[in-house]
Amino acid sequence: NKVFNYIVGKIAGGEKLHFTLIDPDKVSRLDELEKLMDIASSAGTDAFLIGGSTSVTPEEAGATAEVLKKSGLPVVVFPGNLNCLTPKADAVLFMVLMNTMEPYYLMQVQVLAAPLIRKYGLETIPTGYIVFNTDTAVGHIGRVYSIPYSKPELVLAYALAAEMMGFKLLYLEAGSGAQSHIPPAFPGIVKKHTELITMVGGGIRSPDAALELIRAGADIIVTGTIMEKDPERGVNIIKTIKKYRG
Ligand code: 1GP
Repeated sequence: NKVFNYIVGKIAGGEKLHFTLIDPDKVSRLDELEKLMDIASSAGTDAFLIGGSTSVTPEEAGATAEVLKKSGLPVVVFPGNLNCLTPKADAVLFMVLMNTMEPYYLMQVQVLAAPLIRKYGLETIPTGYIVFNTDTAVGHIGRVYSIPYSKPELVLAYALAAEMMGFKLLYLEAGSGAQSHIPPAFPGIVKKHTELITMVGGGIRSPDAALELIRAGADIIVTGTIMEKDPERGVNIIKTIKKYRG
């Protein structure tokens, strides 16, 4: 449980965490990847996630992990599907897409993945995954049925179910490249009523947005697109999160 203990240890020490998501399909040149890695790690990011909803090959995931490992930070697969799994990573978010209409994402893909993960020797972090925006790649591919933004009590019902099923982490996701991030009330209500580690991502484009979500109760903020499009802004987000003390 090396990666999980690293996360828990930092949170217990009063830190808020930032994870940098790399989609190997979008950052395909390894020299560019190395540059992004250096920028994010010098700014203080706490870990790297590797994932993508569409056409990531196992070779690309592996090559990406190999480069990211040079940072000395944990490298965690955030799998869109089996193709993202690689033995080169340290851990995998072992996820259930809780609000999908597609049985494959509820249990079948996990059954297919489990023996591979065992063979690869990857640490697993049991994660409930809720996607809020159907108008994104993950919303479409994952056949998500939306949860109204005006109903935090529904989010809490999912969070309680996640906790009762033994998940350790809850990932509240607007979808990569979403127009806007999720409402702060969502991590707020989860934090207030559960012990889950709350991770928030999708559409976070400014230090203020990150701060708002953290103040509400998010433990971990994930950004992907901003680091690819505007690294300077990405660095400001990371630094703001790492400076925060509640
Ligand atoms: C996607 O939440 C992450 O899973 C990151 O989203 O690319 O919009 O930062 P962005």
